[in-house]
This record gives sequence, structure tokens and C-alpha cells, in this order.
Amino acid sequence: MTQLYSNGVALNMDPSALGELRDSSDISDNTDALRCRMADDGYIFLRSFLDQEVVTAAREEILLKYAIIGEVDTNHSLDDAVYCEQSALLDVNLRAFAKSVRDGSCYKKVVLHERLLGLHERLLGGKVRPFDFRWPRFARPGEGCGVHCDGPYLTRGTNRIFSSWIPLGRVTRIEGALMILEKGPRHADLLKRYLEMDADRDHLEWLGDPRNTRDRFETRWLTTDFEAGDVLCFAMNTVHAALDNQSPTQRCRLSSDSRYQLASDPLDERWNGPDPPAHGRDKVFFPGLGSWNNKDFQDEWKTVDERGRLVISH
Ligand SMILES: O=C(O)CCC(=O)C(=O)O
Repeated sequence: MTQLYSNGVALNMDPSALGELRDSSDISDNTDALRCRMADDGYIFLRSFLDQEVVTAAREEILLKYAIIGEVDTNHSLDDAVYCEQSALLDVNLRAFAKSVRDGSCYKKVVLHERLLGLHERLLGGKVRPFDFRWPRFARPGEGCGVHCDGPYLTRGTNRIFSSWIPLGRVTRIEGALMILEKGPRHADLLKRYLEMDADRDHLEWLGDPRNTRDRFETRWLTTDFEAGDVLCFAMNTVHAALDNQSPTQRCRLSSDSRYQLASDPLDERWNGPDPPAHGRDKVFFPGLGSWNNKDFQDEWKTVDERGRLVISH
């Protein structure tokens, strides 16, 4: 099997270190079983859970926007999502661009899909409120995402939140699939201090390098080859990262993360409201374009000027 990397680090490919996500499709109608699985594993993976056409329409909508700013090469079919290096990135209002992707009508049909809301409602046991902010991702060749839990980034209101990672089209493991660290006996102890932190207040960086993290936790990274329609739902204390995109055809990886909590629970003000402030008004969610350990969120959040133009920091 092809050597996999995450954050530029070669993973240990031995089956004792790298395994397959458990598919919970067979229990998708059984709420008690799903809740137990979430409590035990920290995630629920459901194949073909969403309508493929709804996901594919969101894919097309987002890729077209990336093509407009020159990040996707339209000499190939749009669906091939081939990366184009000569983009207009420096001339674009990234704040407006990111908002147009995040608020796209086809994309919203995925993150607000009634089956997805129903799943979170069953897991949480009440009426659900999706976060107003959403995280659509475009990962260029070579790009991935560092090791972290969502808790420190999202839980100022409540920690009863689930994240759903949704591939917007095929995302195989060599194209930058998400991976989850299997829960083991050391999980709670090793994460105790980390989960008490607040990413903004404590200037949090990634949890560690993927190889050392696995060694420390003494479990396995779990991943799979994802298809349009699959959903991977996980908890705030679930350790995860993305594999580096090694597509041989320069295919960019398109995926989404969205969050859901009980409507009756307090909200994290960073991610909710008509214009969520996120990590600051001068920062735009635009992952990639380098790797710096996520210092000041810069792996995922880019500083922009008052016209929304990218500020290059050296
Ligand atoms: O897709 C990625 O690269 C990272 C996703 C992630 O961190 C999340 O869903 O919380």
C-alpha cells in the first residue's frame, strides 16, 4: 500500500498502527446502539447516509467558485478538481469568497440535510441547532490537517456537540481522508489538560505529530476511502487529523465539517449569530497554503486586510 503521510510525517503503516474505521451503517436506525457506539469509539461512520445527488450538487457549486478564483484548472472536467497554481488568490476578497462558499445553497442542503439533523437529534436527545458557521474545505495536493480534538475550539457554550465530517465527493486515503485515533485505555488521562484549554485564550497549536501521538496513546489511526454520501460523526474529545493529499492527478480534496448541539444549550459566540466573529474579524477560514504548526490558527485561518485581501506574513 502507498505510504501515507499526515502533516508531512510518514505514518507507521503496520496494521497494528493503522486500521479501518468501523462502519456503523447496520445500526443506523438503532438510536441506543448508536449512542453506545459513540460513547465507546468516539465516532460513528455511516456509509451512503446522504443522497449522493445532494452531495454532488454541493461539490459542483463549490468547485465552480474555486475555478472562478483560478484554484481549479478548467482545462480538465470540473469534477476532477485539478489544482491550478496560477490563481488570482492575491486579488480576491477572501472574506467574501469564503462566505459565498459557506453560505452556498447547495452546500447548505448537505449540512442541513434532514437525515443528518435527525442523526444528531437522536444522538443528543432533543431538538438540534446546527452551528451558524460551517467549515467547507479545499485541500490542495500536499495539504492535510494537524492532530487535534474539536473541544478546545468549539465548546464555550456546551461540550455536548458533535462534528460531522462529510466528503464532498470521493476522498480516498491518498487524497487526504480524515483519520481518527482509536480510543484506548490512556485516552482520558492523556487528554485531560488539553480538553480544558480554550484554543483562542491559550494559543493552542496542534496536539502533536501524528506518529508520536499514536505512539503515546498506544492505539491505531483509523481511516478509509470515502465516497459521496458517507458521514463521519464524532465527539469533542475525539482525536483526529487529515492525511496529506497525495493525489497523483493533482485532485483537490473537498470536504465539509459542521457542528450540531441541542437548541436548549448555550451557544459558543465565536460560531453563531448572523455574522460569527470566529477567531477575529481580520481572519478568514481558508485552510492550506503552508504549514506552521497552526500557530495563531494560521494553517487554517488567513489574515486579511480591510478589503478582504490576503496579508502575506513572512
Ligand atoms: O478535513 C480536515 O482537514 C480536518 C477536519 C477537522 O478537523 C474536523 O472536522 O474537525
